[in-house]
Amino acid sequence: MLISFEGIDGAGKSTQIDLLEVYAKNMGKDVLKIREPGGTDLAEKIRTILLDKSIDISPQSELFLFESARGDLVDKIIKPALEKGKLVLCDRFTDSTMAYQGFGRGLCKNTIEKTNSMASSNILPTITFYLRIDTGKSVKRNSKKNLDRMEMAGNEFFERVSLGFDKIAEQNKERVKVIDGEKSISQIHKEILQYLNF
Ligand code: Z5A
Repeated sequence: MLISFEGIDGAGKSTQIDLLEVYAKNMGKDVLKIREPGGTDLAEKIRTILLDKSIDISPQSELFLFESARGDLVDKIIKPALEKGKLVLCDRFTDSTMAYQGFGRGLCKNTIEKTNSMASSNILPTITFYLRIDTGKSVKRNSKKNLDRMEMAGNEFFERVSLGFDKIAEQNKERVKVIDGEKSISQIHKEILQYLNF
């Protein structure tokens, strides 16, 4: 089973994935935790390029870099793990590409649907937790961070990305569960567990 976590920067995805990983392991699950972009030698190298603020990357190239990293991760890590019956917890997946490159950068949504399905081999998460926070809260949570290339894209970009996630959730109500990411860490964890049958 594949579970993805989505949301803008600082929404609390890593925090909740870590809590769920511990919980699921205690329940006897075989858990694999991964993040996108990353998780293979190639994808980690691509991640470094994508986040490097000294490199100017065109929107199309950015899309293909994210999809290349995903293709490698899906083939080498996600598919084999799902075949072995593991529980795969993924920090971001295809919805991030639609939100950031589609809504944020303004690339063609049909193109993104096609590249997403190619790179993911049409694998969709069984359930996606969209941790929703305001962009202002995201800026506050990131205020002490040394910003990377993506994080330097500016407020208007993040407003578009945020609206994009809202739209994706609206259009995929069965799969995408919207969680108020401004509640306490423990409240959010409890809410997530209520959706899962562990
Ligand atoms: N990207 C893309 O454009 N296209 C794609 O297809 C994909 C990705 C896959 C990856 O960055 C970048 O790539 C990302 C999207 C883009 N860029 N942006 N901008 P990343 O992996 O480095 O970063 P991230 O995914 O945005 O994660 P993050 O900044 O680490 O945020 P997070 O994992 O959602 O949050 P967190 O680390 O769990 O929490 C952040 C802080 O808030 C931390 O101090 C926590 O203790 C605190 N926190 C967490 N939850 C709470 C609650 N509930 N209350 C109070 N404080 C909290």
